[in-house]
This record gives sequence, C-alpha cells and structure tokens, in this order.
Amino acid sequence: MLTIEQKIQEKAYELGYEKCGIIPISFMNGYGEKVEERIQKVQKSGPFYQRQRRLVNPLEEYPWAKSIVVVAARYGKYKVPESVRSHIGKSYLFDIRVDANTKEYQNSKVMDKYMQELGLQVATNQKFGVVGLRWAALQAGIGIVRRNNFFYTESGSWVHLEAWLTDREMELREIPTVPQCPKNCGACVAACPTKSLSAPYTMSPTDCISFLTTFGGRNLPQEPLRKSFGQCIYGCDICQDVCPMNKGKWQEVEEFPGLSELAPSLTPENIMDMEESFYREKVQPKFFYLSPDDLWKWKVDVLCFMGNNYKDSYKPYIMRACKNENEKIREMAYSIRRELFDCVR
Ligand code: B12
Ligand code: SF4
Ligand code: SF4
Repeated sequence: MLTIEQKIQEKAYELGYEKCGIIPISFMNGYGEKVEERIQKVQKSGPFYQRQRRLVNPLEEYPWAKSIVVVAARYGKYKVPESVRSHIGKSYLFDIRVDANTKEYQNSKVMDKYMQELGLQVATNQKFGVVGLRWAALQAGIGIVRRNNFFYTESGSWVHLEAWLTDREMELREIPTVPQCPKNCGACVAACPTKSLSAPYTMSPTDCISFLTTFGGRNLPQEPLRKSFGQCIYGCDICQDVCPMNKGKWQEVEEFPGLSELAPSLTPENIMDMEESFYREKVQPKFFYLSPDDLWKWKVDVLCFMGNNYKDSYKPYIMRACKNENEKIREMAYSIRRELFDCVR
C-alpha cells in the first residue's frame, strides 16, 4: 500500500516530471536567513528582494500550509531555432508557465487536481512560484544549488521548478546524486558580462541582463551596462551555458509547440518591423514579462543588440528608428547612431 507521499510522487513520475520531493513547511525557515545574507553581500539588491518576501514566508498568505510538494520539469530537450539561439533566454522560449498548448502546463493542472482528489487543500503560483523554489527543491534533496545560483539535477540546470503548498503534514526527501562544483571552477562568475554574478552564490538582480532586457531596464539608453549585453536580446543564459556541469546536457530531441512557426518573426530585423497587433496576439502572451503595451521595449532591446553586434544591414533599421514615434526607441537609436556613425564622420 502506497503512502500519500508515494502516490503524489508516483503521479509526478507517471506524468513525466524528472523529480518530485515533499518537505514540511518548516524547512523554509532557513531560506529567510540565506536571502538576508544575500542582501548583506549585495546591499543594492535589498529593495528587489524585499519585494520577494512572500517567497520566504508563505504562511502569511496561506496560514493552513503544512508541507510543500516540489517538482522539476526538464526543458533541455527542445530544439532551439537558429534565429533565436543565444538571443532569447531558453527558459522563456520554452516557457511552460502560461502556454496551455504544452504538455507541462497541462501536467501542472493534472497534479493540482490529483492532490485535491486525494483530499488535500493545495495552492500554487504557476507564474512566479509559491515559495523560494530553489531552496524548497534543495531541501527536498532533488538536486543541488551551484555557485551560479542555479538548481541542478542530473539534466543540468535546464529544469523548470514548480511547487504546491498542501494542508497535510508530509515528507518525502531524496538524496541528490549530482557531484558538487569542481573545486577551482569559477567559469560562471568569470563569464557574467555585467558582473551581476560577482562571486559564488550571490548576484545583483538589477544588474542582470535578464532583468534589464525584460521587466527592468526601462531606461536602457542611459544604462551603461547595455554595452555588455553581447548577443542577448531578451533574457540571458550565459552563466549556465559556460558551466561544465551543463556540458552535453541539452539534447535537442523534441519540437516545442508553436515555436518553429513563431521563431522567424523574432529575428532582430523582424522585431524592428513588428506591428502592434501581431505583437499583442502572438508574441506577448508567450513572453509575458513585457506587457501588451511594451513592444517598444523589445525594439529598444533589439537596437541595443544591433549596436553591440553591428553590421551594415542594420543601418537602415537604426536610421528609421531615429524617426520612430516612441521617445525611448528614438533615444536608443540616436545613442547608437552617435556611438557607431557620428564619431567616424
Ligand atoms: C525573482 C526571480 C528572478 C530575478 C532575480 C533572480 C535572482 N537570482 O535573484 C530575475 C528577473 C533577474 C530572474 C532571472 C532569471 N531567472 Co528567475 N526567478 C525569480 C524567482 C521568481 C524568485 C527568485 C528569488 O528572488 N530568489 C531570492 C534569492 C536570494 O534566492 P534563491 O535564488 O531563490 O535561492 C537561494 C538559496 O537556495 C540559497 N542557497 C542554496 N544553497 C546555498 C549554498 C550556499 C553556500 C549559499 C551561500 C546559498 C545557498 O542561495 C540560493 C542562490 O543563492 C524564481 C522563482 C521562485 N519562486 O523561486 C525564478 C527562478 C529562480 N528563475 C529561473 C530562471 C530560469 C531565470 C533565468 C535563467 C531566465 C532567463 N533565461 O533569462 C534568469 C537567470 C538570472 C540569474 N542569473 O539568476 C528559474 C531557475 C531554475 C533553476 N534551474 O535554477 C526559477 C527557479 C523559476 C522556475 N520556476 O524554475 N529571476
Ligand atoms: S543571467 Fe547573464 S547577466 Fe545574469 S547573472 Fe547570469 S551571466 Fe550574469
Ligand atoms: S561554472 Fe563552475 S563554479 Fe559555476 S556553477 Fe558551473 S561548475 Fe560551479
């Protein structure tokens, strides 16, 4: 006869989750300390992490919660279209949080329903997580946190984490089998172009390209760090891509629903020419960190990319953008024009 914990884990594996563990809610206690430690190390991250307080103490919002079910879903199996490779963060390309066409999105709903059928009250937050997910997954023993802050299973860091609070006291912990970081490795810290990741197990979220090219960085023309964004347009995977523990872990064996049809529209040139209606209908629902009114921000991100990776065919796009009706697009295009052309004249 299976225990309720084993039934939940068995269901998760049957659906295709790579890992599943369960911890008592009290295991989140140490997380607050780690977040505090982080704020002490990078003081300017304080206001950002204060806004994430709900992840530290879920009991404030869910006083009935007694345990946490945490799962890992591997996404390092999808084919990456060439037009977006290294330009758009892979977790955003293969985002299963909002795309109802994906099996993973549906699995989350099935897990929810299954636990309710077992008589549990559950709560989740599919978009942003109901707790600090890496900490919960670490406590459940389903993998480890490495120096680049990412959570790794046997599939590397290319796993999406998700958790549910439940009203039942439960515990089912695993023993991680992945090796620790090699002793002298610091490849992730060395590779971070903005020095957001300035030391192991730390980072400045507001200096991270991923923040600055999505919901942060709303004044990119004046942002000195923009010149170090390299190939990134939206999101950043550099500190994961360089990690030796991720070597060979991404295997492009499956198509992600709808991505090969959408990818040709996401070249730098096509983003610059993109119409609002197309953006609102096809792009924004998938890349939801930018709102339906934020197509301008994508265009600013692309202009930044064009400046950092200049080739002659980009010139007409930059010149046209200097006459754009949006002030931020114009400002970015002018800065780049100044940097690239005016100094040569
Ligand atoms: C806010 C947020 C962001 C912010 C800030 C990120 C940050 N690292 O602070 C921004 C917008 C920048 C961001 C970007 C990205 N994010 Co994000 N983000 C979150 C979110 C919602 C909360 C994270 C948070 O604020 N944590 C507070 C910090 C202080 O703690 P923590 O990282 O959670 O956990 C710490 C403890 O575990 C502790 N710890 C554990 N062991 C040890 C050992 C030692 C020695 C020490 C000192 C500490 C320690 O330290 C950890 C790391 O320091 C989580 C989802 C969630 N609910 O957890 C996703 C999440 C962390 N993001 C994720 C991803 C994929 C990304 C991006 C890669 C997306 C992209 N492609 O661009 C980037 C990567 C940026 C980066 N380098 O982190 C994934 C990571 C999956 C994984 N395998 O680890 C998560 C878990 C979402 C998910 N559902 O899977 N993100
Ligand atoms: S995601 Fe990019 S910018 Fe952010 S910490 Fe990693 S390497 Fe640095
Ligand atoms: S690059 Fe090296 S130090 Fe950084 S997470 Fe990977 S193994 Fe650890």
